[in-house]
Amino acid sequence: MKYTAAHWGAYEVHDNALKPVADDPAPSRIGKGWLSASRNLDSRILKPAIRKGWLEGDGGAKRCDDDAFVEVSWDEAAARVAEELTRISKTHGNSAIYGGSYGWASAGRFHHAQSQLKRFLNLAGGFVRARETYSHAAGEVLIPHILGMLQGQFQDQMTSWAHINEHCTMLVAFGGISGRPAQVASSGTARHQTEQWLSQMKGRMVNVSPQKSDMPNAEWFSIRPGTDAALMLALCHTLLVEGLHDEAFLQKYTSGWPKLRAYLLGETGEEAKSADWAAPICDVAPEAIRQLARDMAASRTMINVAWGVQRTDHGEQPIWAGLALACMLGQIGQKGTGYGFGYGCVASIGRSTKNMAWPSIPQGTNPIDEFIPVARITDMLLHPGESYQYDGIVRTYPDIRMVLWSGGNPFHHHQDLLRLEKGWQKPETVVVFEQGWTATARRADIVLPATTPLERTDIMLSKTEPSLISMSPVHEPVGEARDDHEILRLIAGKMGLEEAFTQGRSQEEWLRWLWEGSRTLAQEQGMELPEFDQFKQQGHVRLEGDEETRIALADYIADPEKHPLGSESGKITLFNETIASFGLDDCPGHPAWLMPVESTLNAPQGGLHMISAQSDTRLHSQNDQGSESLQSKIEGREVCRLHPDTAAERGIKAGSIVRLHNARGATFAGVHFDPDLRRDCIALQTGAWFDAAEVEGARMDIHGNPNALTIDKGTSRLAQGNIGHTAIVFVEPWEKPLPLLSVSRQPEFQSR
Ligand SMILES: Nc1nc2c(c(=O)[nH]1)N[C@H]1C(S)=C(S)[C@@H](COP(=O)(O)OP(=O)(O)OC[C@H]3O[C@@H](n4cnc5c(=O)[nH]c(N)nc54)[C@H](O)[C@@H]3O)O[C@H]1N2
Ligand SMILES: Nc1nc2c(c(=O)[nH]1)N[C@H]1C(S)=C(S)[C@@H](COP(=O)(O)OP(=O)(O)OC[C@H]3O[C@@H](n4cnc5c(=O)[nH]c(N)nc54)[C@H](O)[C@@H]3O)O[C@H]1N2
Ligand SMILES: [Mo]
Repeated sequence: MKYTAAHWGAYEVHDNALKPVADDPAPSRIGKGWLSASRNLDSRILKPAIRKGWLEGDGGAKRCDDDAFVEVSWDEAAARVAEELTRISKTHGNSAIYGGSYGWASAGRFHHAQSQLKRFLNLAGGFVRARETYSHAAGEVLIPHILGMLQGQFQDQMTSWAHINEHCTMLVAFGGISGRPAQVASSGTARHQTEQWLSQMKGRMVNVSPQKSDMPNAEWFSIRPGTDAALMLALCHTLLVEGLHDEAFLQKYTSGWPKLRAYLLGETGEEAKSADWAAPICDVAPEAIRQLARDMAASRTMINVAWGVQRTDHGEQPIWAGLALACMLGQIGQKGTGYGFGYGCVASIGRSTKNMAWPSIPQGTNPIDEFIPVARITDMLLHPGESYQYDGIVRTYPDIRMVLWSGGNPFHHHQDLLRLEKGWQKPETVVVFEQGWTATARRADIVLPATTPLERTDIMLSKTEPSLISMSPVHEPVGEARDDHEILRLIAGKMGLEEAFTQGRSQEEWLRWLWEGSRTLAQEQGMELPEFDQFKQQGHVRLEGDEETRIALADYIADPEKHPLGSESGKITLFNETIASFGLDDCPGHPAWLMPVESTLNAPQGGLHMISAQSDTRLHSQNDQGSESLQSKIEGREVCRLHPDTAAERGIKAGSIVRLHNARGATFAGVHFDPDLRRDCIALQTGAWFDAAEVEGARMDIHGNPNALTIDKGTSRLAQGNIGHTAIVFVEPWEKPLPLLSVSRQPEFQSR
């Protein structure tokens, strides 16, 4: 049997069809559109291409204008990239080259697009990189301060679902937990278990979210988006004034409690953070808040904060306030209770398996020590030389002359895409390695067509995943598409770097090298893996003996003297002196309620809060041009969801088309009704390929991409994470003809 794998599942390859592996309890919806997306000749890039305006020396002016492309040979494309790299590096130095290249790329250990690109760029003199992720940047910067460890280290030790199922009697999930985001795991997964774990819950489940569907079969606290920190603080306040908090835990395991206590009680000059105070902010009844606090204190409670909750303005606060709440309950370090950050956000979190640090392609070292927080890309492009604050430091944006992107789609993932278009015109040269004619590829000067995993041989190795998959090609590469490694090898060759890049290994030899490293790693942990040839023949190998359950912070709780945390006090910091010393009004020294930049609390009449959550049918923008995503659209547009009353007030019918708009931009979407969505919200999932056009004199997206409307601002000057979930939009019926989509066809090609 032959196999292949993706972030969303592992598959048996049958005569041109993919079948999820037999022991996957809940195969993903995303996989249904994979093969058709990979074979979609209207959207795949078939040949290397160079933008006409760039060839004519337009300096980037027409980069975002649907410019025509000239198809070229691989040799010419590679030579042009090599020339540009050399020229820019010589004239401006490598800190003028942005290779941050954020994105999910594809599963497969060898053909990992970013690793390949970064390995090459490091050999070519280095590049400006990106720090943190779009997923949970607020957590990545905050958690080292408050818990004294990396966010990833905390994630790796999060309490196993097995313990939660057994011991937790109340699971309170801010942002919910569901099978929708748990369809994927970075590097791949063969089993989707989150829905099973949820169904095995013996205790109560409480979903605190603007959408009921964020946690099926749970009690629903319909919270106003962006106000979780206020609710959490009010829960803390209730515990405190009713004497339900665990003072001994707070004394022993936390620092700064007296300062947080004073803030909660209103002794610092602000109003006390009581349930009555929070109720109008969160739109949750005060008695319901008090009862929730009492129930949490009387139960064996696990608190989860979904990553989405912190992709909001001041997203640091719900992470910190949620942790403070868990400290007040005093159940951290026990089986099945305490605090989690991201249960259900990906398939792998809370699995009862070892975290295996599988080998990967060595990236080398970057001689350039420049970076930006990942979501500050437009600011960097628009404002070279300007300063900004990040994690207590004043930094300066570099002056970027060349951008290389592989395995990510900034014209899907970044906020306020019309603003990104302005910044994107600035560099002299943009090179994009892509499978499809995404908005990013259409806005490149040199476009290099990459293969999909269905066209190549690879290995799936994923951290907590006992299934190891030898990936076989399913179909021939379309057009002239090549593997990223081959493309880079060609470019490296033009720069005299081929030998250094390949280390003299063929692809097959790299795969063997990766597998040998994996066997050694398994052996060190007392497990056996077969020889490479046998692995290839079997296609699917299961690690035996990798079972392991965990309790978050167990060592620290067992002996805080012997296992202090790496934080400033060695304890969980409820007031953090370091953060306080930064003097930031958008991220003070303790968890706080701060008014978001946009909210239904202060929106103009008719404004709705837009929730741009992860898509059910795609991984971000991947497979948008596959069958499963395409058939979910209305008149080719992404579907948004509205409460029927909200729609009726605006004369909007189910199945119709609407125009969503605000000062930043506009987009079209089809309409579904959802009685289980808050009336003051509109839900538009991410990932419809951005497709900008002039409509009635204004540039707008015409396909349903929420990032035409979102705000390009950092969570705070601490973390500078994105705030994709914070945006007010207006919606109205659209009855005029719809402009033709361009993302569903090839761009215009011209001869030189
Ligand atoms: N409004 C809003 N915006 C958001 C979010 C949100 O919740 N709301 N979520 C954010 C989050 S959490 C994230 S992680 C980002 C995700 O943003 P991205 O990770 O950038 O999104 P993807 O669509 O996965 O982009 C991957 C791109 O790489 C290409 N690709 C795949 N495999 C390969 C390969 O092997 N080689 C090459 N060369 N290319 C390949 C795909 O075709 C695709 O275009 O979006 C963020 N944006
Ligand atoms: N199918 C699928 N799964 C995915 C992905 C995908 O593209 N497709 N992407 C993956 C990636 S990269 C990531 S980072 C994870 C992200 O995983 P999550 O962050 O969990 O995903 P989201 O869907 O963005 O957000 C979860 C929910 O938070 C709710 N929410 C939004 N704002 C607020 C708020 O202010 N308060 C509260 N209480 N709730 C709020 C929304 O209703 C939303 O449904 O998902 C991963 N899983
Ligand atoms: Mo993410």
